[in-house]
Amino acid sequence: MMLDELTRDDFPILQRIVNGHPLVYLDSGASSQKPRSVLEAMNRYYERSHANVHRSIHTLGEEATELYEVARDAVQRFIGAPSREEVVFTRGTTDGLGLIAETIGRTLGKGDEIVVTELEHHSNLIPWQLVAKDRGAVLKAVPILADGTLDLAALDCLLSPHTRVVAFTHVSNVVGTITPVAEIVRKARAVGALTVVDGAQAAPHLRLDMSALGCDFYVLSAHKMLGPTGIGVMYGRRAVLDRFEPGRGGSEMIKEVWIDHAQWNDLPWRFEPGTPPIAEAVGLTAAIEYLEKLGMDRVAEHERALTRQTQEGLARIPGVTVYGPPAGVDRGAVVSFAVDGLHPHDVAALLDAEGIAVRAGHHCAMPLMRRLGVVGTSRATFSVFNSPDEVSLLLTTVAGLRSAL
Ligand code: C6P
Repeated sequence: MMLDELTRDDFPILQRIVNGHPLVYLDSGASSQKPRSVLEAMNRYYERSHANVHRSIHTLGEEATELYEVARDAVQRFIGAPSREEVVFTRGTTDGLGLIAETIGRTLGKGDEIVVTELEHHSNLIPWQLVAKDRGAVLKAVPILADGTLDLAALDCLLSPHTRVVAFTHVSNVVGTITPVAEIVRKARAVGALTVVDGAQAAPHLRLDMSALGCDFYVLSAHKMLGPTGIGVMYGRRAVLDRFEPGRGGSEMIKEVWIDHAQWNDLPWRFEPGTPPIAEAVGLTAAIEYLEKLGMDRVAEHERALTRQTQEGLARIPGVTVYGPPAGVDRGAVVSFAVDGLHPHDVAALLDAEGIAVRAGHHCAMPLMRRLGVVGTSRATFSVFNSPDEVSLLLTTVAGLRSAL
C-alpha cells in the first residue's frame, strides 16, 4: 500500500473542496497539514489536563508537566539526541536561530567571523547580520555551484582561526539541496568554530541523528512536520550549552534570584523562560508518534519518489525550468520551477483556481533568488499524504498553462 493511501483519511482538511476542486496541497514546506491524532491530543489536553508547567503541585499542574516533559523525550528519540537535557523548546525555527545568535553573539568581538551560505532562509541570515553589526563581527557566505550544491572548496578558503560560527541549512527550502552536515561540521570544528544547523526542511523528511551529524546546534519547527504552529526545538550539545549564559531570562529558568544576580536552572529549562507552548508540545508528541509509526525511512522514500516524479515531469514540459540539484542527486521534498512567460505568482494563482496549492515568491531567501537570477520561483513541496496522482495533476495543469500562452 502506498503511504498516501495509508495516511490520507487521517487528515480532515484534505476533504476540502477549493475553487470547485478537491484540494491538492503541495505547500507542506511552508506548513504541513495535521493528522486527526494531533488535533485530538491538543483538544484532549485542553479539555482534561491544562495548567501551567513546573510551577503547581496540584494534579492538573503535574499532569501538564508530565505531558510537556514526555514531549521532550519524544523529540530526543526523534532527533537522536544523546540526552533530554539537550532538547530545548522554542517557538519555532526562527525563534531558535534568534536565541542561538543572541546567545553566541554576546561572546563575539570585533573581527570574529560568522560563515553562512547562499542557500540560507532569512531566518538563518538576519539574526547573524544583527549580531555582526552589534559586535563588529564579519559575515561571510559560502557560494553555491550551478547545480545548487554548496561550493565546499570555497568553504575551505573562508574558514580561518577567526571563524567562530558556521551556520547553514540542512535542506534548502528553495532548491531542496541536502548539505553534507557531518563534513561541514568536521571542517568547522577543525578551526574551532561552532556549528548551527537549520533543520526546518529536513526534520519532516529525513531520519535525524544528532550524534551522527555532530553539530553543536540544530533547530526545527513542529508545524512543518505535521505538528502545531508555535513550537519548535533547539537541540544544543550539552558541552556547548554548559558554556553559555542563557540568552534570554525570566520566569522559571532560575534556581535562585537576588536583586542584582541570579543562579540559573539546570539544562534544558535554563533556556526556556516564560510559560512554554504546552498544548503545542502535546501536539508535537502526537505528530512524532504518527511519523514514527509510519517510519521515517518510508516517509523519506515516499517523498523522494514524488519529488523525482515532479522534477522529471516538469523538466519534460517545454518552457519550464527546474532549479536545484539534477535528477539522481538526492534532495529534500522541494521542487522550485519557472514557467516561461508567467510570473511565479500567476502560476500559483492559476494552479489555485484548479485547487492546487503551491507557494510562489522569494521563499524568504532573497540572496539565493539573486544568485539564481530570478525574482521568485513557483514551488511544490510534499508530505506523507501526497500521491503520485496529485503530482500527475500538477504536471498536466502546468503543461496546460504553457500551451494556453
Ligand atoms: N520556510 C517556506 O515556505 P519558521 O517560520 O520559524 O517556522 O521557519 C523559518 C524557516 C527557517 N529555515 C528554513 C529552511 C525554512 O524553510 C523556514 C520556513 C517556509 O519555505 C516559510 S518562509
